[in-house]
Amino acid sequence: MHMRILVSFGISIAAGTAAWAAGSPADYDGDGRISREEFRNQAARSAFAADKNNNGAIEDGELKLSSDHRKALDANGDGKVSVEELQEGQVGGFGELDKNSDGFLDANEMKG
Ligand SMILES: [Ca+2]
Ligand SMILES: [Ca+2]
Ligand SMILES: [Ca+2]
Repeated sequence: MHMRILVSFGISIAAGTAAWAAGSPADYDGDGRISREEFRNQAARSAFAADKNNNGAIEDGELKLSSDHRKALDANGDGKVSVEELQEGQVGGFGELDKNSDGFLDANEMKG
């Protein structure tokens, strides 16, 4: 279940992240919307969950990424996607998803 969500955001950061946020318990305070803080926490959890062998890097067997997506996430250009880079890549999708820029993702925005 968790893996299926992770794979889905591997296809496209924004669209996949929306599905991930909508289908996850990211809304910790239960107010029906995802704050930037809740989004960041959830990104950290899913990034650490993706690193199955706990070596700090996200490898092909752990999360299927296209070479373009991998390049986009590899912020320091060392050819590896670290847990932190994956997390930041997800957090970077927040602004794109928050269409009205109020700092929260509501149900409509999470639909994409
Ligand atoms: Ca919330
Ligand atoms: Ca890197
Ligand atoms: Ca919003």
